[in-house]
Amino acid sequence: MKVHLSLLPNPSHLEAVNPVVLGKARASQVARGDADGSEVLPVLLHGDAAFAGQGIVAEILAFSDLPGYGTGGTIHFIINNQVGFTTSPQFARSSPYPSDIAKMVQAPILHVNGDDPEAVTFACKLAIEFRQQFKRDIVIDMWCYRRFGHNEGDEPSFTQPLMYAGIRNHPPVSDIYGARLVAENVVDRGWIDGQVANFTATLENEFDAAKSYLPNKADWFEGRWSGLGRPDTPETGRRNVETGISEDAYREVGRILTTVPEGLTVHKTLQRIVDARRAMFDSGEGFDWATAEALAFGTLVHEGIQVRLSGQDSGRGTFSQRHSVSGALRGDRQPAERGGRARLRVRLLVGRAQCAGAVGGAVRRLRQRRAGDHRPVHLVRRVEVASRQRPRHAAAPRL
Ligand SMILES: Cc1ncc(C[n+]2csc(CCOP(=O)(O)OP(=O)(O)O)c2C)c(N)n1
Repeated sequence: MKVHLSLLPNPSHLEAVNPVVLGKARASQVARGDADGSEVLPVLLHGDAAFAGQGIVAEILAFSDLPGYGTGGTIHFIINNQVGFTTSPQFARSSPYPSDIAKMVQAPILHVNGDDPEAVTFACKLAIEFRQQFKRDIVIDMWCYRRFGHNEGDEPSFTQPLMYAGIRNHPPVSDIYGARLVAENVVDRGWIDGQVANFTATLENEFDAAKSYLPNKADWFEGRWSGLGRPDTPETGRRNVETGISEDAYREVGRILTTVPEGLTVHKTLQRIVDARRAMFDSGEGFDWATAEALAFGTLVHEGIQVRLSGQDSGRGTFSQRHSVSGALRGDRQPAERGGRARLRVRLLVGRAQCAGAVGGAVRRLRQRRAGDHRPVHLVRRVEVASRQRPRHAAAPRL
């Protein structure tokens, strides 16, 4: 099987890349139509001190199972060298394990000994299987050590003298594992020495090649991103693009925005807003900014561009202006049909699994959430909506 691996660089700011990785994974899933995340897997590598110490880790864990943000689970791999630069764990966190923060989402946590490569491999395989099966985050906490200082200027025996006396006397993992394989008659010493020599030669060659390496051009904005470039007017960052819409699009989007789905009882006050909007579309005058915003979103959807509303007030807007439901609106232009009239289908994507017909349930649940609240869903017509309600998983088994 061919696996495409994409590596994102982290800036010096520890853990800052995490949401970027999740956003990229999510974008790839949307672009590929990978509805349940089984084709695209985000993997995050962490340091032990950073995982426990950086608040952004709690934020991405909180995102992990939210409709609109989830990726079907992330594999978190903590390289737990038991020191954060020069800071020992008892000065870096108030919990026994660096991985404890992941308990907030009840993620399984596998603590594994870095001196045992087969155990680490087993933990990784288990993590993948768990993630693919349950579509949830899982953490591997690999206990190991750092043989030298954090950087060239760091002498760890100044700050962790006992630990580093122990590390000095501890054989490298390759020696431990090699000796085990020889004792188990899996390979002989000659084979191990050959592997070490080959790999050392590869590293030396690459090191030499790196000295003369000159990058030709940035390799971002390639593939799926090709066509993206700098703005025409770099000073202002503006792009000169056609923003107008056809009258047909205007009428069609206006019709959908002001049509209440059959069988839906709209809140009295909201009905007034809908009526006022209809008047705006009919006269072409007096647009308020909320309706203009809805028109802008609607026309983008009309052009087949996905619009994603995010944030805790995206359901109704800060000033009660929006009245659409969090998630993503996706437009699918239907070919002219039914008497030759082109039809615009607006899909409400709640979560990511797409199963037509379930939206009735989703809308009902929305309304049940607040008893007596006839929460408006007037942007969608029942017959034209497909839910992408994600399947709920059984609670994660505790491993
Ligand atoms: C947000 C942020 N805070 C502080 C630092 C400074 N800093 C650099 S490395 C480091 C310790 C990281 O320890 P750990 O997460 O255990 O990773 P390790 O270097 O041991 O692999 C710190 C605090 C930083 N780079 N970014």
